[in-house]
Amino acid sequence: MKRPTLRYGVATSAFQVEGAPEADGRGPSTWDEFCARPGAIRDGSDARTACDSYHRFDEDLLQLVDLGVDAYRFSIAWPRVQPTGRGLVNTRGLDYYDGVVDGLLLEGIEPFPTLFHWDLPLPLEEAGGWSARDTALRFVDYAVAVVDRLGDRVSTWATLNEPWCTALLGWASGVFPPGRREPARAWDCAHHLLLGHALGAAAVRAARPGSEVGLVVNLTTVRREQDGDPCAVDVVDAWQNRLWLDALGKGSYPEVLGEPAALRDGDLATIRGSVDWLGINYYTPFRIGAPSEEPAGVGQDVDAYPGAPPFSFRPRGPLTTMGWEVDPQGLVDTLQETAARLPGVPLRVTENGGAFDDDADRVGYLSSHLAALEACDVTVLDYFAWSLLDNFEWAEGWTQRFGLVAVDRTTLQRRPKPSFAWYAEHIAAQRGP
Ligand code: IFM
Repeated sequence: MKRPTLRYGVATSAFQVEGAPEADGRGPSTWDEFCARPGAIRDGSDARTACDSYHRFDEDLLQLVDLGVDAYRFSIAWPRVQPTGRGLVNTRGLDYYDGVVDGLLLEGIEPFPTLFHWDLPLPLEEAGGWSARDTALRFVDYAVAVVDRLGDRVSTWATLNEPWCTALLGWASGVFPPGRREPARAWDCAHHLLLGHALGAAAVRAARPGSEVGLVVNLTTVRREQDGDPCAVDVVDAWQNRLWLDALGKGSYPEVLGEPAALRDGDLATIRGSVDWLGINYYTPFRIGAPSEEPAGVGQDVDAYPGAPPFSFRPRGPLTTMGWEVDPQGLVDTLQETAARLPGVPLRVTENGGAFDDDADRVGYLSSHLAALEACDVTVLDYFAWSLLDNFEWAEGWTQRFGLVAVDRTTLQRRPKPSFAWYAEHIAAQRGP
């Protein structure tokens, strides 16, 4: 069978680029509250202005056109659509996304929205966030509200972005909101996120038959260093990869993790088979060694892997400014392992990119990863570079630059970097004359 042609895109998320936290009736999100906590964000910054994409989407669109992408992956901010996370829909919030979708379509760019990229409405967080089953049900209402408005023009939907981060960074290591260190509840969150995804996906398909609904997960290949405990490798791999893939593919959770207390009869049957496609966000492989004092990369926190025997992350250079090892073969390994674990499910690379101060390194990162992807034996439908813009990197604040386009922090002026020109040329060259 002929392999489908790889399509190229670029990605952002609402909280990281939009700003305008009070505009048109938006309610507060858990990230607004978290940013205000002393010490929560590395540089003490916030995303109140961010890239001001809420008021400057036209400028972003010009960049997308110049880049020549097939698709733009962005996320919809739940607190704009339902300011308290439940009840009445705020049509003014949806108007913004209506404009984004229409603008993209006019330029022949496919809108590729994600419904939840971490910005939970604050009242839902205060009611227990994803540790409460009710949040999964509220997500369904929200998803239907969005699809009712945009589903006549959007056919491919991602439900959640990187639920591992929401559950484990939020509730086990506590470096993301709500900043808790309660591993048992992290497990419940992971389960409710999967349940919310599955129920939401079913509701989207019911509201708009023919929709293609997927989940975006941050997976990676897990390697053992000579002194690494194989059990630690197994537990890290289970939280990072198998939890999501086993639940989706087999309707079970990895034995080594046990079961979440929140699990109810029928939940896993609901989750099994709930994706039409899977999005993989890949940045770096993991190397697991014996415990050490050496610094690991951002987010590589042993506390985010409850139940693992003592271990450390041992990234090898070259590193990005996130401290993440650069390894294009890791992308290929991750794709191959995922394809074997979830056979028959179409795959997309929904994020890939590197944070660097020197843009030449970004060109090196993107070109080596794309070369590996284009040569590999796994069929992938789309590749989205992270990110279109330098943006707010969560707990790292404004210290990390992933963008193909720099954004002046004072004037908010957009300035494409050489990596932007490189990616535009690459896309054009792949399309041929
Ligand atoms: O910026 C994030 C994005 O929001 C989710 N995936 C990883 C990126 C880089 O850390």
